[in-house]
Amino acid sequence: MRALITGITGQDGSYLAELLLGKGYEVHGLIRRASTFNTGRIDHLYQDPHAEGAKLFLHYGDLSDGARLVTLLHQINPDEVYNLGAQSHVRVSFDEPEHTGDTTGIGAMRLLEAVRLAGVDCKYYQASSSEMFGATPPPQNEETPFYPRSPYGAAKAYAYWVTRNYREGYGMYATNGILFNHESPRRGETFVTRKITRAVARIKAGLDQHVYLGNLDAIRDWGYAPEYVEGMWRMLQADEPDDFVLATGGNFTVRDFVATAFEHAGMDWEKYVRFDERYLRPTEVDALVGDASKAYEKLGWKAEVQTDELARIMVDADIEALEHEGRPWYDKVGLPNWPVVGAPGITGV
Ligand code: NAP
Ligand code: F7E
Repeated sequence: MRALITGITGQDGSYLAELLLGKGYEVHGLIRRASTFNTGRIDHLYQDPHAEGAKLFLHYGDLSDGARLVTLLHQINPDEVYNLGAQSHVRVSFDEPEHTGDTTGIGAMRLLEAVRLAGVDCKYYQASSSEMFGATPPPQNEETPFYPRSPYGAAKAYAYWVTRNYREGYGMYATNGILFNHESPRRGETFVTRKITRAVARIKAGLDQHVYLGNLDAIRDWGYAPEYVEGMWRMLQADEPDDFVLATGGNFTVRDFVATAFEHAGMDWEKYVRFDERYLRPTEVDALVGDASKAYEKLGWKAEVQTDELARIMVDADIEALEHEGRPWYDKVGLPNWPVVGAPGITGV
């Protein structure tokens, strides 16, 4: 089996690449050219493409470049395509709405159209999001109406519908995974869970004194990312394309997550958490709590790790990372505390 993953350098892409390589797939990943290395999450999977038996291949490309996508689909001729690439930060989508619409929304259409134009007979997975439900109250499932509350949510709703349209219009095997928040030690540092667990580790180590957050009242259903990529794969093993929610069904406020994370490190969160309005959004999604019973019935998928355990996994990982790696390079050279993932990595791709 041969798979193409867009967004392979992201949290989910890295876990999915691991899963598929473990199953014996040949894995092709789309990566963006950047002036710095952006492959920190997949460096441990790197294989010299010249070596016999190499199974991981990376290709430069971008979801904004339709011609490149057609060329790659022709060249790779995959059995499965996972479209995980996106500008995935909700707050940033208010700052960059046009770019978010172009990559997160229209990018999905470009990839579907590339599959169609290249005449590739493959299964297509679209990384749809619970953000599409937005203001519709929980619990949310596959039948819940969408009411997006951000340019990101609106772009994902477009991508969802265009995926269904290619399924219905062209008979393509195109499936939407509607995933609720899922996190891990590889989560980007500016999403709230990782921002919190990283702050816990740094405050405990004496590197920071406080962490500034926005709305602590938002309710989310946070699961563990490695389990969710298993769900993505299961969706594409079904006989027919369909749409599936993946979620834990639990509900935690941001405040609950903060309290659990600080408590796990033996600290009282109220001494360290401060409010900064810059982290508020023009429109907030108050509550997302998923009902994943369809995925359980049809795919046998169920979330095992609940949010409190997830918080502890992430705190432990961030504490361990600081203990074993020492202070990150950007602390040592006195630069601002930018989010940086991993170390210099793959060359020659
Ligand atoms: P992530 O860590 O932010 O990764 C996003 C990936 O997309 C990165 O590899 C990024 O490349 C790539 N990308 C960004 N813009 C691109 C473009 N124009 N062309 C090609 N690639 C581009 O996101 P994630 O958490 O792994 O999520 C994976 C997907 O699931 C995303 O589509 C996200 O919107 C969706 N989703 C996530 C969640 C969640 O809770 N994690 C829930 C529902 C849906 P760089 O590394 O170069 O930036
Ligand atoms: O915010 C609140 C914030 O940015 C969660 C993406 O993966 O999941 C993610 O989107 C909540 C929001 O994730 C801060 O207002 C408070 O209510 O971690 P987040 P998100 O917006 O839920 C969905 C399903 C996706 O599809 C997205 O790709 O936390 N919050 N204070 C904060 N959020 C951030 N980032 N930073 C704060 O300081």
